[in-house]
Amino acid sequence: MNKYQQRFLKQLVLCFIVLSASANVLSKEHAVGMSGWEFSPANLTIMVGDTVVWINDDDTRHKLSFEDKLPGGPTRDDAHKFNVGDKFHFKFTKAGKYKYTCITHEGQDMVGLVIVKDKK
Ligand SMILES: [Cu+2]
Repeated sequence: MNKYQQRFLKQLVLCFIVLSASANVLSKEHAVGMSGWEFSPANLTIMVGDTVVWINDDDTRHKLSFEDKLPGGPTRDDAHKFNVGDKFHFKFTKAGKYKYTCITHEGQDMVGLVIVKDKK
């Protein structure tokens, strides 16, 4: 192998590392905003192993609870409380449909859904 071939190979490997690293970041974290008493996006489809980050970008507090069984997730009795600007990360490890609500504003229809799909 001459030095040009070596250089090319090095760049190819580097390119591959950068690409796979950025693909990982893009596919694994999904942001959900809460501005205006609405989850945005309210419906989200992700893959098993992905993380959802709720961000309270509103000017009021919110309180998140899952309605369906979700091991380790916030529940009605143990809701996750958001002050203005707070973030909450949750990693979904099991496929399914998970409804959630803001307990404080469910009367205003502040609800959301995360659909988690198995990797093929
Ligand atoms: Cu709320």
